[in-house]
Amino acid sequence: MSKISFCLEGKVALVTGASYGIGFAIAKGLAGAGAKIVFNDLKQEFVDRGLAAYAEAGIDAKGYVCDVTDEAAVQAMVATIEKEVGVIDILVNNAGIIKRIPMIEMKAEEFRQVIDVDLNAPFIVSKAVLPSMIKQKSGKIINICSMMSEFGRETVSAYAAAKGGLKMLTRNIASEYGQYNIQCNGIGPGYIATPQTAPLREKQPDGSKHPFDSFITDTKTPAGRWGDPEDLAGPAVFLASEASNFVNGQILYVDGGIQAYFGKQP
Ligand code: NAP
Ligand code: GCO
Repeated sequence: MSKISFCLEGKVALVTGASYGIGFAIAKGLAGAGAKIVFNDLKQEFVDRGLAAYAEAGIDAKGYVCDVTDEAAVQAMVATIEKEVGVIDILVNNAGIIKRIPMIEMKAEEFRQVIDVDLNAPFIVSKAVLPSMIKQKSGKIINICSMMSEFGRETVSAYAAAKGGLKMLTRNIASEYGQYNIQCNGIGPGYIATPQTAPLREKQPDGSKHPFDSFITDTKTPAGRWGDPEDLAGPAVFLASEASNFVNGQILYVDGGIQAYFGKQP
């Protein structure tokens, strides 16, 4: 049997919204396996902060200012990356937002903004990188999904609709472009400690844990803790490498066991 390879030497990986948080941790993991990292963020100051963080981690990354919802800007960024760095072999659609608003109070415009970043943008960025992947007959697309690709909960209607849609976009890209040796899979993180989830972990005025924090660690997650962004690096390396060449259209849930668990007994 030939040796299994997780090596990403010579590969170019674009991770969207990767100045910090989950995107940054995934990019660091891909770089550790040998990939050249390119990333984008909305503003130059975030790109600069990201570049400093990559440099501190000993990673020679390239950063671009680009709003992933802007198709013309994404097409221009991908063309620039192809010219300056090379064809994108690995795309991680990571950039995302959430709005926690009860549905009957949510404005249609707010709902659309979430769908735009969390669902339309992965379509836009994937569409931009696919032609070169098709030409070279290889490519990996990893969509960052969510527990909300499977579950609903109070206040996250737009996010759940987008992440559920992203799961199906993942399966459709796999179905449509698998013939070109392109694999598109998702990672479904559980509850991960990043700025996005900081409001759910805020200490109460009396210094006690936020009730949602206790809910996650004490009743929902068999691992008994929040995930660390680094917990997602290994799964991302697997899905970016040739070790997963016959894995297509799957969502790998990295959730400390949430999806398997009925919840703590009272
Ligand atoms: P985060 O800390 O809020 O980081 C999100 C990143 O996306 C930021 O760098 C943000 O840029 C960028 N971004 C947002 N809108 C963008 C746009 N239009 N164009 C370009 N970049 C944009 O979030 P995170 O927790 O690391 O989450 C990363 C991904 O994982 C998201 O898709 C999220 O839904 C998903 N996820 C998170 C969790 C969790 O528990 N944290 C669990 C499951 C899935 P700025 O810095 O400019 O705002
Ligand atoms: C929320 C959270 C979640 C997580 C994550 C779970 O308010 O419920 O923000 O949606 O961020 O996506 O997998």
